[in-house]
Amino acid sequence: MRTLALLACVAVGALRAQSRPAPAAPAPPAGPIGQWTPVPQLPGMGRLVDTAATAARRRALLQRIGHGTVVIPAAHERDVEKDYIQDNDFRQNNTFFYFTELETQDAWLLLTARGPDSLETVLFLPPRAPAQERWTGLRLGPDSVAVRLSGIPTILPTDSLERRLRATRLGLRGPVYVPLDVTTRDERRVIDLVFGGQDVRNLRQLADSMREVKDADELLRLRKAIDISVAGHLAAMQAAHPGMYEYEIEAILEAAFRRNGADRVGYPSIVGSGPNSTTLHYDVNRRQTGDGDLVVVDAAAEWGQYTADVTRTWPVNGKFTARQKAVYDLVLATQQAAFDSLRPGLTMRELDGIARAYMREHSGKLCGDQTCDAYFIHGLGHPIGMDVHDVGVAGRAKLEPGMVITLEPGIYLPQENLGVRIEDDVLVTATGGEWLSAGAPRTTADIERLMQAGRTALR
Ligand SMILES: [Mn+2]
Repeated sequence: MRTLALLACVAVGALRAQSRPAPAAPAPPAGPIGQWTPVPQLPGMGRLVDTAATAARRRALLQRIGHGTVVIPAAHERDVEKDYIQDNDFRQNNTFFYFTELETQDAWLLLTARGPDSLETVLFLPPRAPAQERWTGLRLGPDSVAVRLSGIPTILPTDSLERRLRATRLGLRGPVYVPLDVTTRDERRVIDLVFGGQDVRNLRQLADSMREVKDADELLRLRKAIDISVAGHLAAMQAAHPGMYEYEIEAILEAAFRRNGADRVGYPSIVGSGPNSTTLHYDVNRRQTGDGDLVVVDAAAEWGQYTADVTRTWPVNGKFTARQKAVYDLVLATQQAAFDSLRPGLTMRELDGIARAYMREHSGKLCGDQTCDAYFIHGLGHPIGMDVHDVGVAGRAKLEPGMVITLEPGIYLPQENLGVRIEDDVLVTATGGEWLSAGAPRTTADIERLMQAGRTALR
């Protein structure tokens, strides 16, 4: 973990630069953590596609299916008059993104596998419509620019989709895989029309299982999302004081997310003070904090379609009471025990058992007549990725290097208005785990020091 003296005095936006070893060449000016170089030809200040990574994912899918056809529609723009649009009106469908990394609407991806070495990839994009782009901004069209940026050599206009699918049907060998749950009625209609009577299967299980172990590009995205989330937690801890409303803390957090390049929050921010610290998914964030309250902040940023998941619990006045510290320290030690036991081959369920047993054995009289694990009322953790509760890694599945999971024990004592949850994101490595979110302080001493430094700076 970084030293707190360092943490307290650097600007939040400079954190990432500070965490690197001293560079040989002059350091570039510190910018937002999530800064990227926009590609002007891509919609929405687009980020460069890692064409090698997406091609490798498509090849891996081919190897799994052997013979077959895969049809994946992209997401559509949301409608301000029909949907509740709270951040912006488009987020790509995760399955489509995984195989293309394109943030483009109304597209289709068609993959045809004919044995181990033959994969045909066709991307369908809506034709450009300059008059509409006055409203929507620039769109990616079926042209050479899209070929270059996507790394997909065959790109056709969407109006040729049905014809092409029918041709595919004629030469069909093997099943047709479609992500059944995410397609809209229109897409179902097209697929039913073309592939009616064929062996149509749900692609999700196959595609989701590929997302369990993260590749280098996914880890890069996750690390950015996590670093941005840590910056938000630091900002909130430094600015907090009794009397603040929960939404003011939320505003500080989310401002730091956005300031550091986050696309959006990964999930609704939870800022639960006092009694609300014991409500697991409290996200109304309307209560005024009071002196002596603990605050559970479960909030994280999304960057490049990947989201972090980080929780910190701290006293709004900057100083833990003896009672708060005792409960906190048991949660912290439980999290550490889980981390220390983490290794490939273990299942999530086994790790959960280890954490619970540790908490039980070290409870003493802390939680009254019952041991504290009776108040640890949720699971130890889950995978993160494009979904905050990411696909795969079910309880019985063995952990593998490259998986990224949360470790988030908690103790909730509603009768005392006292809830504690500590949640970190951890990369499973060959020998154990790597803390990814440890830039946000975890010990009571480190939290108090950071909050004290924040107060001093404000004076
Ligand atoms: Mn979580």
